[in-house]
Order: sequence, then structure tokens, then C-alpha cells
Amino acid sequence: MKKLITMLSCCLALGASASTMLLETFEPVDGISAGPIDGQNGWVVSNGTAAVQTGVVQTGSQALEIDQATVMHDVSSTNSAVWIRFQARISGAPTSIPSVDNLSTSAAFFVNTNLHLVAYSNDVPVDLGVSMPVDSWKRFDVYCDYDLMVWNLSMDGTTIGAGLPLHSTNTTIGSVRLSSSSPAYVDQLDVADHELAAGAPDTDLDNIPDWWELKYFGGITAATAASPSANNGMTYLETYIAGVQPFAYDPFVFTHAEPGNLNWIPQPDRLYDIQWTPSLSSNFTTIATVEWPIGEFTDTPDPEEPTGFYRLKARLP
Ligand SMILES: [Ca+2]
Ligand SMILES: [Ca+2]
Repeated sequence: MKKLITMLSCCLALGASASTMLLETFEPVDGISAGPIDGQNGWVVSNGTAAVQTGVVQTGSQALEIDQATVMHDVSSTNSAVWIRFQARISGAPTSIPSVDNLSTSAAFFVNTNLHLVAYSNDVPVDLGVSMPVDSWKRFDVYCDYDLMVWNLSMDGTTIGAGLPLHSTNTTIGSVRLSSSSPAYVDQLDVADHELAAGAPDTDLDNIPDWWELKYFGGITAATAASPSANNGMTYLETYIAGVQPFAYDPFVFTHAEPGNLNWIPQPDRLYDIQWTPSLSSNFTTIATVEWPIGEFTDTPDPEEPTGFYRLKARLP
């Protein structure tokens, strides 16, 4: 089976995985009850016990506590790229480091006995020189690219491991796994086949996230945002915003199935200005703005101006 793994081991060992394929809040509203997680929402526990509790939470009223156990959830995707985000908190240094011995493991990281974050680069654990604080929630973002066979790891929006070689015999994610040898907490786990909204790590602050620069330019700061792309004169930044290819003609498409009804594929966090003009010799004016995840707009017919032209402008917030 396909496997990508995220091990949170207090040891946070992560091995990563892709629409949202898995969004787990550990909340009652999502069908999770306090108590053992095994068997709830498809979670499987091995090598110990892990339970949902109310004492230590990052968001809402419940979070998962893992203590001497491994927690796993299958995920599946047809996409070769996966974005994973979760909140984690440890309560002390681990007594031992985890073994990551599954050859189909794609990406994994953990906290070592010195509280340093360690990431797997292929089969080799590499100390990232970054400390995991105790008793403090930290947000981790993992980006895995199975085309390039590389992955990125960030903590609280700062990339701490970039372009790490990805060891996998698979072409996409199969599961997410979290384990810990001492009490550790996990909340707000989101696994998706698209960029997750809000806060994608952007090391050079050029508004193009690290994952995109890595994917198309081979390094997390390698793209020059304002340079013209090979796509119809758009800059690289504009191709990223529109969600189109930077190296080939790939127009942003919106369809017009019925009069006044526009449809397009929205990108995370984008705003879309719907602009209109009665004739191409006149300026376009913005008649409405809609926000991701909405990818549709229906105009109200104006009997005074029965014909005209629409334009859609994608932008960042
Ligand atoms: Ca929660
Ligand atoms: Ca950037």
C-alpha cells in the first residue's frame, strides 16, 4: 500500500501524506468522543493507547494525547503533491528516538533526546539544529512532492528543512502516522492535495510560497517573482496566484455556461474580482469580489445594458 508517514514522536517523527483528504479536529462536532481514539473516524492505534482528552488543546475543546503508542490513519490521493499541517506539543524530552524502518515511508521527522528536530533525508536522520520547545504548541507544515521526490518541513511558518530527499517507493501518500514514547499532543491535522489556506511558508517573503518555488525552480527561494514567465506574459508571481503553469501557455479559464453565470477553479486564499465593461473600448469596473473556496458568480441582468464583457482578476488578500 502507498504510504506516507507523519510520525509525531516525542519524538515527533513525521512521515507525511493530499481536496482535503483528512481534516481531523478531534472535536465532538466532527464525531470524536473523549476517550480512546482507536476505531473513531478511521483512526487505528497500535503499540499502546492514545486518547482524546480535554485538558490540553490547541483548538476547540479536545485534542489527541499519544503516550507510548502509534496512531495511524489511511489517506489516499491521486495527486503527486501533498500538504500536511498539524499542531503538536510535547511534554518533555523523549527517552529514545524512534526507528523508522518502513521502506515505503516517504517523509519522517522526530524530536530527539536533546529536543532537536531531526528529519529523514532519504534513510538518513539529519539534525536540523532547531529545538522543539516543551509544553508549547507548534504548527508543523509538511510539503511532499512525489514527482521531484523531495519534501519540506516548517515549524510555525518557518521552513527548517527544504528540498529533503524523499524516500518512497510510492507515487503518492497512503497514510499518516504519529507516535510518541512520552506524553505528546496533536490537534488540527489537515492533509490535502492542494495548498492549505493561510500561512504557507514563504522564506523570501515574495508572496510565492516555498513549495511552489521548490516545485518549479528546484529551491525554496529560487523563483524571481517579478520575472516574466513563458505563460502569456504573466510574471511568475501572477502564474502562482492564478494557479497556472509558469513554463508553458496555460490560460486561466473561466466558463460562462449561462448568461451572467461565471465558473472557475479557485485557488486557496485567493480573492477574485469580477469585472465588467459594456464594450472593450471602455474600462472594466469591478462589480463584485468573491473569496476562495467560492469559484462561481451569478450576475444580475441589467435591461439597460444587455451585452458586455466579463473579466476575472485573481489576487492575494
Ligand atoms: Ca481540537
Ligand atoms: Ca517565496
